[in-house]
Amino acid sequence: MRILLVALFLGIVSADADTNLIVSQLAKKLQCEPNPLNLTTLANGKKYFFSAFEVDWYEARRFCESNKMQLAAPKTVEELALFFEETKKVTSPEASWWVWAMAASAGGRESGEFWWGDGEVLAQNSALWSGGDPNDAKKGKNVCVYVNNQANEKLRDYSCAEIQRFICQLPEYCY
Ligand SMILES: [Ca+2]
Repeated sequence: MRILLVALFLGIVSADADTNLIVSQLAKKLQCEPNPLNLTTLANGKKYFFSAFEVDWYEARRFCESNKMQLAAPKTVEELALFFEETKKVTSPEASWWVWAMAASAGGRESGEFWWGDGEVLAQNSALWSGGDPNDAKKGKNVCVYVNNQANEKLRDYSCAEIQRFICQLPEYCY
């Protein structure tokens, strides 16, 4: 009898945990859309906002978050290619766009180490970097990552204080 009760209790607890998870996921998802921004769906099925104005990296991140989005994190060469195509449509060549990756000399990370906004490390030898980059991560200086809409360009790093356009993405839990 005692074993049965324990089994029953554990069953209820795990059902509750599952229910809580589903409810919290649903609540998050309900916040995804409608989104107040004019979003663009790219060929990867994800939705993005391409800014028509320029700000520094911190302001770009703040803007995305205040609109229930995140700065975009293009983690594959294929996604970068989609960004080039889209940014070329809305700006002249050589415009730069902030994305969701940065490096800093502080914050418990090694100086010059890069990471994405979700915490995943962006290796210095990643195939996502343009030739010659990253080259701006120096001690005491925050460095952020951007994409440029020139052909054959990939990720580049530069001072987070630079003023440029940016790309937001809908979070993964929205899909
Ligand atoms: Ca650089």
